[in-house]
Amino acid sequence: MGGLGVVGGRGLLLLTLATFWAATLAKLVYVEENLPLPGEESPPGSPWPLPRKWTDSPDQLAIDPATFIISSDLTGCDVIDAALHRYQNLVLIDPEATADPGLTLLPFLNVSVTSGCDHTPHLKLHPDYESYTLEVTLTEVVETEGSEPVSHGSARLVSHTVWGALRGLETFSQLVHIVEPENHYRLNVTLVEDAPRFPHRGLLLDTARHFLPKGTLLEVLDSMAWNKFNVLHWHIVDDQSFPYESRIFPNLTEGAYTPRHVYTQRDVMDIVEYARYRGIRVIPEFDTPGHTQGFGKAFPHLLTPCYGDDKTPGTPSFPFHAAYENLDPTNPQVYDFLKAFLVDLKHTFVDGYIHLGLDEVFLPCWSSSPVVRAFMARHNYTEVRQVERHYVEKVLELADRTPINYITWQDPADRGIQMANTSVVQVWKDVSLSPSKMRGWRDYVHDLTEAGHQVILSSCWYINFITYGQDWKNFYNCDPTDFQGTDEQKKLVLGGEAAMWGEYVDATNIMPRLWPRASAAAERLWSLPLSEAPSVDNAAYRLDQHRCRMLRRGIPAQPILNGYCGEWEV
Ligand code: CP6
Repeated sequence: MGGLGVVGGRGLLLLTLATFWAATLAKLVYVEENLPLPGEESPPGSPWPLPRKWTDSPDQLAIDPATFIISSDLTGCDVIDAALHRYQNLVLIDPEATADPGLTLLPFLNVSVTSGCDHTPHLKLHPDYESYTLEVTLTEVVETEGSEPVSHGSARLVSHTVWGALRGLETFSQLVHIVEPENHYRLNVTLVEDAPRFPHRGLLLDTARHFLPKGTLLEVLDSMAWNKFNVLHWHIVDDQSFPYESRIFPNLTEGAYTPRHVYTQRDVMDIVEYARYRGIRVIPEFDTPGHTQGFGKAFPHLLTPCYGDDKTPGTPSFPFHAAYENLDPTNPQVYDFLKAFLVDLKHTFVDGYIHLGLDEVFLPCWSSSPVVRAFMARHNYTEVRQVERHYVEKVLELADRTPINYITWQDPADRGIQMANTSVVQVWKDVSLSPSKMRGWRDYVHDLTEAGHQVILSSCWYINFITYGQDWKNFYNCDPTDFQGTDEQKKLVLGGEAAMWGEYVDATNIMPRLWPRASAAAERLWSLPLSEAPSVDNAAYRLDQHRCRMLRRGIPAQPILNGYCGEWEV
């Protein structure tokens, strides 16, 4: 307390110093705490996320970069052809590394896909949609009687679908590691039997608060595949900007920051295609009726002006709110627009789902409008909540008629609005966001699954929030089925999404902020439930290796604690 007493009375400085002290104390604690030494927890070449079943033997094989080849009996399948090529390069990542002459060689990896080629990934609840088995073996064969036995290495990857093959190729590439200082490729004799715990393992990126260049998005897709994420939730537009160039409404890009900060149809198609090759679905979010100021730059007449105390439109007396921020629920042109725009999104983004937003509607703006109040009188509505319900029900009906499946934020479902059986509700709220109600994400997930909704969870995975220390452990220790509920309710949890909201993030800092912190959520979504998982110390060692692997692959992933990666590090 001595240090703090010195500045007593000056609140801000006190706070600053308190933070400084907390950080210093934290540092003193951490100094003694390094990561476990190699071999203490998990050997080099450990996979992330952890496979359902992973057995490795101390026996090792060598890889000769001059002759090693990944092949498949499935030919002429674009997803597989491209993956073989990518993983050939990821396995043989160091042009200088060589085969260890003292070990038996693994000559090739063979990939078999039992159900043949597939074009686009979709939401499928069956775990075999992405399952695989991977066998790396060492056998001793006596080739002619009386002679010395000869050792053979062999590796086989078998999956039901091409998407399972992609996940297995990633695991194989992680088993291969480089031993220093000899600089030899090695891998252990291993058996992996693996399948995802959840079918929806997403990452939300926000390109409205800051524009992210196409190249950055492609890099994120690569790094997502290395973490077995399978959904990019593209929060593409919002109040701050509208960078999406629509085919049918090209003037919407008037809401972009500048004409340079735009995703053309061509850009979007390239991104969707790049994701498809990695087994990643791209789900765009067109958030309405709130968060639409960016949209309003091109269509101002489709927004409701908020009214101030002096009854003039566009002069609101609400702090922190804009003069125009919600779509006008009373204007039929709004629904005509939405009908056409949903078709545009469906065709451009290909996936079976789109995200309709529907969160955080600022109702006082609607209440302030005489136009909305006249609308309420015509419909015998007594509360502005009924106007929100009116809007939401019309939008859901338009989606059903498009037809397109939809995800929405939890807000309308919390209010009991009915949704299609295929719909998915995304839980984003937590105690910290509703302190007066003291409702945590577990309460929301409980109530929504009790009402029969399929849900995905984001509340505990805000990767955009940063604090001093090992906050990845908080992400790691959050489990989406860790709520009081029946087995039926738990089956309705389809997974979750790590969210990178973009207020403080652009291409300069997104990668180290994402990785490896989002990897913690990736393992929770792919691997065994928290209650059956290995210790967080085991995870720490594998996560550190995984971070180094991402660095080696060119992604500036930040460290999780003291240590170093390898001789090849910057
Ligand atoms: N933008 C939009 C946001 C958020 C939401 N919608 C948001 C608000 C608070 C937190 C996280 C996200 N930035 N369009 C709500 C889903 Cl903590």
